[in-house]
Amino acid sequence: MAGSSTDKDGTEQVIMLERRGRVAWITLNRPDAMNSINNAVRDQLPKAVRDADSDPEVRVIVLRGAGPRAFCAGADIKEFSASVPAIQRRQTLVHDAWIEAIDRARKPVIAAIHGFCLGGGLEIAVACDIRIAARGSTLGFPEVGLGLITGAGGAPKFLRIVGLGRAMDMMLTTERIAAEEAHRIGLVSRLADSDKLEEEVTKVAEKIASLPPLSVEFAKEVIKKGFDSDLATASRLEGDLFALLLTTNDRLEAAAAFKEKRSPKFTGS
Ligand code: DAK
Repeated sequence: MAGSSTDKDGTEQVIMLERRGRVAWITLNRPDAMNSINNAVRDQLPKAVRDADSDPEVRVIVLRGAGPRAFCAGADIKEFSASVPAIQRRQTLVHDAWIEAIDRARKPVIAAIHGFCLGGGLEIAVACDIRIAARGSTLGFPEVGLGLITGAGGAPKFLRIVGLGRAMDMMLTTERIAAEEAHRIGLVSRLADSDKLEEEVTKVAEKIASLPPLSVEFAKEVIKKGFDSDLATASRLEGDLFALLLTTNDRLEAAAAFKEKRSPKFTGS
């Protein structure tokens, strides 16, 4: 991948969206700056995620970083030039909701992590539903050492994934961990050799894409809501979504295919 380009109105193109069959690949494309998050990324990433999520041909979204060195090395530190008055900071909060496009995606989002995955890059990764990391990658939250804390929902999501003790340890010490340790603590669910990352991610994405889309969507919804609400509320939602799935063609198709010993053809209806 060549790195970002500039379009005719002078805007730096830092996000690439490519559809391969039923999988949308979204690439952070600033390899010379370790795919760090500048204002152009904050502008363009949400649109790419929303476009992929609303594309009826797409079943799964993958986020990855361009170049050999990083998924994403966090916020672009070269943009951290002047201190920001609180009122100005407050006024930019809407702009800062850039990561919510990932939170809100109905389709599963997979982070394909290689190289450095730091700070805001790890915030992006923990906003995704599934994280797959290449051996040799390095993950961490350097924010506290820069006089900051995570600012895009990273801490609450991270502690839900790894637990309070691990979250405190990693965020307060700012120590980075290797992919193997990230796998051991459940921060990533799969590891791949670095030259096999794309293959492994494709395999997982294609597996999900082959399943009934509404079941996938509702399973994701109930798992996410299960984190944020009490057991009774989440169980009720699960029951309601289960009942809805009983009315779908894909459920009947799955049962018919089983009886007829053939592969099912799911339509998302
Ligand atoms: N920003 C800008 N450029 C970066 C960068 C970054 N985060 N990380 C790396 N680069 C650039 C380097 O400057 C260098 O560029 P040149 O000098 O070649 O032009 C190139 O990438 C290669 O980096 P290194 O030469 O440093 O390579 P090394 O292998 O020696 O080190 C490294 C790799 C990733 C360990 C190191 O570059 C590093 O420590 N990078 C910084 C990591 C970091 O601290 N990231 C920021 C975390 S704080 C906000 C919301 C969220 C956030 C902030 C604001 N708002 C709502 C406003 C989030 C904050 C963070 O993410």
